[in-house]
Amino acid sequence: MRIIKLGASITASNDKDAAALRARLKEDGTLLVNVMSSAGSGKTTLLSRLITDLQDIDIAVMEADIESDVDAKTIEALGAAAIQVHTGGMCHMDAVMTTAAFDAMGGRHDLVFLENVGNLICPAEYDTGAGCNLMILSVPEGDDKPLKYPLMFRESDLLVITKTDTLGYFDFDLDKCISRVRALNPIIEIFPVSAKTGDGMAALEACLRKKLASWREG
Ligand SMILES: Nc1nc2c(ncn2[C@@H]2O[C@H](COP(=O)(O)OP(=O)(O)O)[C@@H](O)[C@H]2O)c(=O)[nH]1
Ligand SMILES: [Mg+2]
Repeated sequence: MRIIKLGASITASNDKDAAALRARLKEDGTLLVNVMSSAGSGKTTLLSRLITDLQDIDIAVMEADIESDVDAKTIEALGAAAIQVHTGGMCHMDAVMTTAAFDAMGGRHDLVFLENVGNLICPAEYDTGAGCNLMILSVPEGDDKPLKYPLMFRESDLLVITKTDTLGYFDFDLDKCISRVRALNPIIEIFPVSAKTGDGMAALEACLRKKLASWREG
């Protein structure tokens, strides 16, 4: 397993670097999806399910963490290309770090997921150069998170509400959560799923296929 260490870049130039990476990816027809959520919400589990289900799409994953290589090993075991990024203590990925990780991974892929550092705050503040921001909120975290961490909900194109198999055990009001999210971001697409049982995954997968096709057309 290859591990690269990256430090943060100057934030003032981040938007320019993000636009440059996005233009490169567009040229190559590669859709980069920035996956953001708190630690333990189910990012790696969701990505594993997507890799297993979307066999006809070449998927690669950049795993960003402060330490360890467990997530990249999990992804590689499924047969997808993966690289582990160590962020040098940083709680988010920026565009320069994402570009360096993408270049270090190499190869030609259809869909590249960036599993951002587990954190509901900082990752939302940095444009990584992705063509799509996907946020995950899991049922055990509670339906009040849109109220507490509004920026990430505003910045995301897709919201996956995961671990719906646990709805019976938590006081999580799905309708209330969705209306709180819609008040922040009326155009966000929302997918309640269980990555464990597969419930709801088909709609999310159809959406990702559509996003990839329109990324390549537009
Ligand atoms: N019940 C249930 N557990 C899940 C689901 N998705 C992930 N988990 C569990 O949540 C924990 C954290 O998942 P992981 O994918 O490592 O989260 P990450 O830190 O966001 O990458 C693990 O114990 C997973 O098995 C789900 O849909 N349902
Ligand atoms: Mg993970």
